[in-house]
Amino acid sequence: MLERQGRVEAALDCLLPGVEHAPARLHSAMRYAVLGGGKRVRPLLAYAAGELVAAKPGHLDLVASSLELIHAYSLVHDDLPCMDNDRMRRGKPTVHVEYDEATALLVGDSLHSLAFQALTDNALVADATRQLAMAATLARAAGSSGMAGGQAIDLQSVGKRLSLPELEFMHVHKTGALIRASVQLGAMCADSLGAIDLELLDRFGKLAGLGFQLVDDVLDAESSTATLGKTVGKDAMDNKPTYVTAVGVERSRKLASELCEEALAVLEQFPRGGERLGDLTRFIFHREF
Ligand code: GRG
Repeated sequence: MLERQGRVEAALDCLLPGVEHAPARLHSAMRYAVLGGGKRVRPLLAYAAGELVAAKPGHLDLVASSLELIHAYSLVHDDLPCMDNDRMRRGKPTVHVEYDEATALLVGDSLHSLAFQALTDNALVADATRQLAMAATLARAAGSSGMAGGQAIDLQSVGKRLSLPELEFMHVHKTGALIRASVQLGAMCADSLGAIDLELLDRFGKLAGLGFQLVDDVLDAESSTATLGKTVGKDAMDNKPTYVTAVGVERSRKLASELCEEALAVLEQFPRGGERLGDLTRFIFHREF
C-alpha cells in the first residue's frame, strides 16, 4: 500500500499545476486539497484491479490519479457551508476555511476538469474507443446518476428515516459509484479485455463500494476526530439517516462483515492475482480510520 500511495502521490504532484503558474492562489489551494493526505483507497483499488490484468503501471498512475482528483473535488465541495459545512478534513482545516469559499468552489471545479485531462491527455490503451469508454465510465460515476446524484439524495434525506433499501440506494450512488469505477477503470487498462471477467470484477466493486460507506457510517458513530482526521458524530449532529441510525451499530457491523465475505468470495473465482484486491477488501472492511 505504501509503495502505491507513494506512486499516486508522485503522479498527482506532477499533474497538479505548480504555484509558480498563475493563478498561484488557486493552484496552491488545489495542491492543499489533494496532496499529503487521505488513504488513497480508490487509486489502490485501480492499481490492484490493473495488476490482475497486467496493465502498465505508468498507465495505472494516470487512472489512479484521475479517480483521486474526482474524489478530492467531491470532498472539497462536500465540506462547503452549503453542503456538510465541515471545518476539518484529513487532519487539517478544510479548503474553504484555509482559503475561502469561492476558492474552494473553483478548486473543486478545477480538480474535476484535471481528472478528465489526466485520463485523456495520453494514450492509455491501444484501442482509443476503450479509452473513450473509460472517460465515460468516470463521468457517469461522478455525475447525477452516480456520486453527485447520491449527494443530492443525502442532502434531501436530512431529518428523514430511510428504509434499508433507500439507504443502500443512496450509498451505492454517493460513495459506491466511484469505488466501483475505480475497479472498472483499473481493469479497463488491460491490453486485452478478454483476459478477465469484467462482470465478476464489477460485482466485487459494487460490494466493496457499499461496504466502504457502511463502515464509514460505523466509524462516524464510534471513532474519534483525532483518528479520522475529520469531525466525528457529524451524521447524528446533522440528523442524517445512516446504517447506524437505521439498524444500530451491531447490525451494521454484521452487515459489513457479510458484505466483506461476499466480496472475498467473488475474488476467489479468479484463478490467480486477486490477492491484492483481497488484502484491500480486508483493509476497507476492517479499517479504523
Ligand atoms: C459534492 C458532488 C459531491 C459529492 C460529495 C463523497 C461525497 C460526495 C461526500 C463525502 C462525504 C462523506 C464523508 C462520505 C462518506 C464516505 C466517504 C466518501 C468518505 C471519505 O472518503 P475516504 O475515507 O477519505 O476515502 P480519504 O480522506 O481517506 O480520501
